[in-house]
Amino acid sequence: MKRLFFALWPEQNIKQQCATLTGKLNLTGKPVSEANLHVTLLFLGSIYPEQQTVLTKEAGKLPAPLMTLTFDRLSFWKKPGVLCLTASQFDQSVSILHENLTSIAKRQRIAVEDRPFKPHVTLVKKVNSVIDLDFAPILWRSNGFCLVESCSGANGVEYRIIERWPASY
Ligand code: 3AM
Repeated sequence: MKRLFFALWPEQNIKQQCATLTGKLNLTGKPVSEANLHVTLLFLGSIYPEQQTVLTKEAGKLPAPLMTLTFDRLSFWKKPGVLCLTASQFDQSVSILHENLTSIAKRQRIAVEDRPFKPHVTLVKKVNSVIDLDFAPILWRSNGFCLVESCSGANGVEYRIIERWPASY
């Protein structure tokens, strides 16, 4: 079984903007490495190879438009102890993609979270204080989505992109 999730993966310039912002925060905590920055579209959990095959096939049939998200806020989520970039504005197509992926997962009897979808980029983990900082919004233009494996190793978690679906319009 593999631990999988659907995600938006940043281009290099977005990674850099996020890393620069994290650098300015001057926070105690564990910054997410540039390589691991992402927006989770849907967390799937442990998935059998047969389920993965169907998920991949079904995801490939979904409309994948270009999507824009404006990440303009810092949010401290106390319970998980994370500091995230959140988007006050994002295209409706992002929510539609999340809903479509949820439907595909449910058809495979995968227990997915029913919490409202809040696109975010986790910047720092193990944070225990709120932070406030003015910063220039980060405009994330997504040119597709992907299926990612979460691998835990001696050096922490590593994310591996298994499949990419480029934006088709
Ligand atoms: O996008 P973020 O960083 O919030 O927290 C995990 C990370 O989310 C989340 O999936 C992303 C890739 O690992 N995650 C991990 N376990 C989860 C679970 N059981 C989970 N999300 C929901 N339920």
